[in-house]
Amino acid sequence: MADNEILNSTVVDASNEYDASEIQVLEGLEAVRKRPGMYIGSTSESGLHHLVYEIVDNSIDEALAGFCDEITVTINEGDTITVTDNGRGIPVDIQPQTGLPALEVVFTVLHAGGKFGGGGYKVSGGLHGVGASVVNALSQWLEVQVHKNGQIYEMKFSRGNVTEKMTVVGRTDRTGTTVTFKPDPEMFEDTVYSYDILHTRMREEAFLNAGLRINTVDLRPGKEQRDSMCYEGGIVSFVEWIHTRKSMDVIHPEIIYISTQGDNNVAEVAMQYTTSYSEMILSFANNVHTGEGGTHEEGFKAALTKVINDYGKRNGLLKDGEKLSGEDVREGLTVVISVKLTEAQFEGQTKTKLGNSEMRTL
Ligand code: TSJ
Repeated sequence: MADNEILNSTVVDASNEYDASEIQVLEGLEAVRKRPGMYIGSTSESGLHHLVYEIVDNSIDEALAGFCDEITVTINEGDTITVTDNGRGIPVDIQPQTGLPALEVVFTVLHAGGKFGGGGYKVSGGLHGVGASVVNALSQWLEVQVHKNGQIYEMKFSRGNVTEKMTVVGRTDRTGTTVTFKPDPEMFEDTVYSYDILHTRMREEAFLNAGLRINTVDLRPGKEQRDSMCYEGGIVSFVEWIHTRKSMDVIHPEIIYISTQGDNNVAEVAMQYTTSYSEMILSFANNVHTGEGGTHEEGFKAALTKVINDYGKRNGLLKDGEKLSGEDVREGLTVVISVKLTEAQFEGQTKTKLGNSEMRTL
């Protein structure tokens, strides 16, 4: 997306609030309101919930960077959403390129690399604000509070436009970021949130980010409920939880866990065999569920088939060219595969298939 490039190369006249660069910013977010599906996939229930994930992803990046260990997602009365974390707080200093507080840029500049926008989807690595401006553009209103430097900074927006410039509204002894937004009824078919959908996705995020505590809260009258999730065992806990929840019988007590690191990527696998006749493969790339599989899943399958066949041959369990098929080897297997990489390429019908060739052999 080129919209934000224009801003970066424009000199801002701080005395004029409606200078050229600001107009460019507004045009950038207009694109989101014109074609919301390009940025969040759809304007149905899935798109509505996607807004929350876009915001939470920023807190998860902060956790991956090692500065945040708790995130709370709240559905408020009126189906507004609050996401709060205990990270360092979005930077508030004035950026030399734009003359604007970094906080404002995060919410008003369309960042490249949206999952549905064509570019690669980026997760960790200091790419703050990816998705925040999209959520802002599609919100009737959005407010952010940043606790940082002993101060509470606040800023407000409506449909992507600044309605209250960044101001200091109080003092604090902690750090963190809180964002509250109301999805724009002009943009979504329905603006009622499902606690179950959010809770399920947040539980998945908690499994995929070992040690991170994620709380979900529903404050809507008559629907009050809350959950707090933190799994020190990460994806090992995920496999254990699946087997417990479905009352599946396991055929060996220990869950097998393997992890490996490359220069710009990590891969983790947790697996356990059960008495079930079917296989269950859950794969993720950058915490995104890759329902269509991809190179990480194919690489795992090929490696498992080879390892078991080699073992069988070496130990005389498979005779004269006997070979187990991939399906044989995976019968009863539950496996969670999680890879994290800097430049994930998503392909396929629903952009949930990982294409990066390096992940096949990692
Ligand atoms: F979506 C969002 F951008 F609005 C958003 C960001 C929403 C929420 C709930 C949290 C966050 C967020 C961002 N939490 N933590 C951060 N961290 C940073 O943006 C950050 C802080 C410090 C530094 C640094 O280098 O000092 C760098 C970054 C990226």
